[in-house]
Amino acid sequence: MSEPTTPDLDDPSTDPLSVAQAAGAVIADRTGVATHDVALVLGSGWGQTGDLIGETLETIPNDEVPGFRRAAVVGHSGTMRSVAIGETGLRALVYGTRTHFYEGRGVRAVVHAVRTAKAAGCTTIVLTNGCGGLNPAWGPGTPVLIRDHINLTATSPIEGANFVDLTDLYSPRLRALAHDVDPGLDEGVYVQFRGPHYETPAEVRMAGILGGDLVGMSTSLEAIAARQAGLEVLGISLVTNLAAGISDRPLSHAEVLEAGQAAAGRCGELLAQVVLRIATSSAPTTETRSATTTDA
Ligand code: 8IG
Repeated sequence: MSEPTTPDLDDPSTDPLSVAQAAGAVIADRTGVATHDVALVLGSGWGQTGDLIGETLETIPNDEVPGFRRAAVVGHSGTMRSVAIGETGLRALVYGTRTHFYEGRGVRAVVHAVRTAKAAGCTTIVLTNGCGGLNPAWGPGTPVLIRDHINLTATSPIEGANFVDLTDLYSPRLRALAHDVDPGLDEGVYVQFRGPHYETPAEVRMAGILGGDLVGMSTSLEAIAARQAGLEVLGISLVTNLAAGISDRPLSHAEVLEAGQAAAGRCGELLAQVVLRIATSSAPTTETRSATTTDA
């Protein structure tokens, strides 16, 4: 038996959109449905929360889908699932893990799940993550809606002269739906650092001065690729720890996983309700959301 081969996204001669098309075709084939509707990326601490959305109808190991590989982080699951959204007849494509920029596989690998979600027919994507919080009122286990981001990776998933508008990247419509579900939800600006080290206290102070409320190592690049693809984006962070220097405790990955476990109830309920609301609400047309221009 030979190892399954996967296209090398990082090779400049590879077309990332055709790999996403191939991945979408495998997902359609394996799940028996031509299209999925809502995609979810489950970040640190969100692992169990997909279960409340509905029945899992199919589980596909990542390495059986073109362009995907096994998870690199302990505590992240290397599968994607096709999940019934309650009784709506719609389907969620739930990624149990993501590729992080710090893994060094390039930006194309980071956003491949997003492009595959588009190829699989999704019109909405919910990006979740575990992160550090700057607001001392946000104890470990607090979910916070992402209102906007600051991308400190010094890179972009967009190739060529495509000037994508990022105004209202994190859909006000979807944030309103989330507030309907949980009126107590706070919002914040997410700052993506490269990682994999956590920030120094000085870097956390800098993030605050820049207007950030949350610090993490994901989501922003994915959100940009989602906007380019015309997907409507919702971002939800789970504050698993106070950012470095905000509390006097050192940061540990074990603590992150622990906070996720503790918050699974509230976050799972929130996510399930939000996805149900998304599925039963009518989305604006792609034309009004896709914002690529080539004439800037
Ligand atoms: I979970 O405090 C988690 N991920 N950059 N900083 C950064 N990423 C994180 C943190 C944090 N906590």
